[in-house]
Amino acid sequence: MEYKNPLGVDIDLETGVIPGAKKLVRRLSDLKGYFADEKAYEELLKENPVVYEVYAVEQEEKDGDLNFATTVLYPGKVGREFFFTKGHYHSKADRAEIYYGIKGKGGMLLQTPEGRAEWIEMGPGTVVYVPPYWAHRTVNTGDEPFIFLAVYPADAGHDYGSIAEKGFSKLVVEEGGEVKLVDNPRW
Ligand code: M6P
Ligand code: ZN
Repeated sequence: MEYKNPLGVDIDLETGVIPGAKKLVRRLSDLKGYFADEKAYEELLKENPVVYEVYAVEQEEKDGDLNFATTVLYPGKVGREFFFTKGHYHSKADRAEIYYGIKGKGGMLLQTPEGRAEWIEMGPGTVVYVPPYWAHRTVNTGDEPFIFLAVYPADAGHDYGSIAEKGFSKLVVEEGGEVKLVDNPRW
């Protein structure tokens, strides 16, 4: 039997950085077609801001093993819609996931394949259980970076397909200084 080595790392709780992790950067240009207000998207694309960064420690895609990653989701809006992560189902759809809020303010939008949506507010210390089969997207509703940890099965995989095509059934928008969920006209 070959045993893997245990690993302990300290997440920088101010910046979300995991030392030694693989870093992924998603700019607004990587989110083409994701936001409802296309005019506002084209306007902000001139600046092409970083929307989020992921620091991931991933294992081989084998069942039983676990990956973990922090995400630093920057504050901002495209039109009325708050900045978000792409969002995905798992390729192995029955794989669950755990999120843990570290810093900032936001929430998670989840939905079943039939489009039943749920919104869970998140702040430092919030644990969110993502059940099997639910798509999940995080949203920054605050004015500082929203940072959280995710722990997910190593063989879960990311299925972006239908979300990239028509999004979630709800949009998370600002309305009169409040966070509101409204129907997605493209759904
Ligand atoms: C979390 C985890 C990752 C995911 C990342 C960004 O850290 O769920 O698996 O990649 O968020 O989300 P997305 O892949 O939807 O852009
Ligand atoms: Zn996931």
